Amino acid sequence: RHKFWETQPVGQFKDIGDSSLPEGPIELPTPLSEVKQVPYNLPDPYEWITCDINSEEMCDEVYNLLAHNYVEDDENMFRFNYSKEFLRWALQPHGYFRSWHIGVRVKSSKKLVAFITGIPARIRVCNEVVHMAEINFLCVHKKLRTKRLAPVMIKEVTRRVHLENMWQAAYTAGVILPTPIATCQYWHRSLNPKKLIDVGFSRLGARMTMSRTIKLYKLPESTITPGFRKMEIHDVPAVTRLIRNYLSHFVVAPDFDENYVEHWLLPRDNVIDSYLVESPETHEVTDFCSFYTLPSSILGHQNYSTLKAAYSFYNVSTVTPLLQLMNDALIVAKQKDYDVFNALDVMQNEIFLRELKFGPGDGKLHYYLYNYRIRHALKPSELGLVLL
Ligand code: YNC
Ligand code: MG
Repeated sequence: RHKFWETQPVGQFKDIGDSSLPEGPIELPTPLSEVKQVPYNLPDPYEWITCDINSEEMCDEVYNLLAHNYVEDDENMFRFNYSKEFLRWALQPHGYFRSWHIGVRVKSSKKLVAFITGIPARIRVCNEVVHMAEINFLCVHKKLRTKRLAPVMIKEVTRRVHLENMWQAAYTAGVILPTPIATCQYWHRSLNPKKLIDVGFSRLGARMTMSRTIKLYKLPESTITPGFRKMEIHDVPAVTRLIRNYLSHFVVAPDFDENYVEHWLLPRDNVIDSYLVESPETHEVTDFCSFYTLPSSILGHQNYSTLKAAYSFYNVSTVTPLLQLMNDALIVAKQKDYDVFNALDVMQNEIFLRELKFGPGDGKLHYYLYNYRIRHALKPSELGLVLL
């Protein structure tokens, strides 16, 4: 059934429930000298390129490929529209490898037609911190689909990850592949219900009028928690302590250090927003919340072309109840003119989702590990990892 995935070191469907198989790496590392030294072959019209995302032209090309060919919802009404600033952030954490930013282009015209990326990450699985790649932005131009280009791209990124002596990877996808370590669901909180209904993102509930709906989703003008403020660079040590402690409670989670926190959580306009609660009495940082900005193009609508969406990232509550903290996050997002606030049912998010009027989305997000077996699938609440 999965001609490609059946050949890969991933949990196979036939092995589900087989508790005789050991947890951990499925294949052992091979000596680096035995890693294939040359790229995989592409069909003749195409060639590999390594993308320099710092180059304005290259960043434009990647942006355009994704803006027209990346992930759409099941009904093809919306398509992710990652901004260039976001892509630069997502692809260049400390210690990133340029060789893991891989493009395929047409030799004759130089047109970029496919893309896949990896970034290095330390991810803890149970008690073991594993240096792995996070794979993202796999995209093949619409006109080149179902020609088995994706497996070649996956093999090529795997080869380049191996050349850096890493042997595991983490990735998410909307499709079911062998074999998810967890299956999560997106929830959506309307901030601008009129627009969401106009563009077909949501529907007017039964026995609901527009004005009743607008009232239902209304939020206070300003945040409620005393000491709630934007994160700043000098907060990095305190936020790192807070988040490390929190993530230690999940089965799979990134191993955050100060470098990570500075890169992934320090606010960047229209990319990542982070807020914290500094106790007005003790000046201790007690709570933290963050969301990233990922608009979607609205396909073929008369009046609107983009949906401005915030995605819940990492949140930690120790003193302020999570419900109140996330309500303040909603208030900030509303002030900043987001149309919708999205969150997965990972970590402790179920505590606030229903209460804060998030509704379940259709479609699931499956989490995967490459070359690492875990015995049982995790509940979403056991996952401490959010990928972009
Ligand atoms: C997918 N999303 O099952 P089988 S998520 C992985 N992730 O193989 P073809 C996928 N595999 O089943 P197309 C996949 N989607 O025969 C499909 N596949 O074994 C598998 N969409 O290839 C599929 N982006 O080239 C099948 O399919 C084989 O032309 C078929 O291309 C697929 O970034 C795709 O959703 C997704 O651009 C590129 O449809 C194309 O359809 C497309 O004939 C819109 O491929 C955008 C989209 C995916 C977003 C993402 C995570 C990717 C993870 C890749 C796996 C990484 C493994 C770890 C590597 C490092 C290891 C180390 C160490
Ligand atoms: Mg293809």
